[in-house]
Amino acid sequence: MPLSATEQAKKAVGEKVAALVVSGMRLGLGTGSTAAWAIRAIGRRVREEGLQVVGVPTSYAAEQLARAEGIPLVTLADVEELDLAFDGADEVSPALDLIKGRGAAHTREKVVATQARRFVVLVDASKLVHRLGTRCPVPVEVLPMAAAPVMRQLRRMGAEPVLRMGKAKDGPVVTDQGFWVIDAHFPEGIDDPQALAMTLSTIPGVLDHGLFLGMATDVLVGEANGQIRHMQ
Ligand code: ABF
Repeated sequence: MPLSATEQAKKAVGEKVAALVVSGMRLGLGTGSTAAWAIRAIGRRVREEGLQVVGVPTSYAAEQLARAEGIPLVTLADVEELDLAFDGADEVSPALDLIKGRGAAHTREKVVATQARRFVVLVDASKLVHRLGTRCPVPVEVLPMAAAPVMRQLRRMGAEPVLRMGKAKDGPVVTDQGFWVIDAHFPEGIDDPQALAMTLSTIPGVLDHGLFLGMATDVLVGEANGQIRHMQ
């Protein structure tokens, strides 16, 4: 079946970042359908060209895919820093600030991204927004016993919090760490992402949130016309 235009854009940016990789690099391997294109393309280069890299996965799903693709894996205890990390995103602002976490992996994604000298974000053009929060809620990973007080606090902050449920609606989504995710909706968008990020980080029971501010060094945007726009 031919790929949709969106999937083609995701594939193009995934393959583009894979082409930036050279032997010896220590990589952060992102989560989601766009990052998966990059992992597959890097795996192909490992098998066909003898590319020598190691990767730190950002989720169990990324780990499974990287293993299947033959990419050697290490942990953050094994490497001092990462040369390049790549990952998808749900929103990208003109300042290259991000909302991430639709895949419920944002906590590990943030840890991995902060260890990288270069953090390349891979998106199709639908993810570009003028104001963060207009397209997606901010995911907030919480200790399950703290979910109710965190939701009350989020309401006091003007958000509309929704506990994320599994596809079968048989219970909350559980993260790789055994935590839950609250999606904090801001119907008018977010006025001050810095202030919101700081406040979210101080709420007891919050592990981490999906605002990634000032972290992306590069954003590769797959456009509908097949071009790739490089934002820095
Ligand atoms: C991860 O996957 C998440 O942080 C982000 O929420 C999501 C993007 O998924 P996709 O690339 O499938 O749109 O990067």
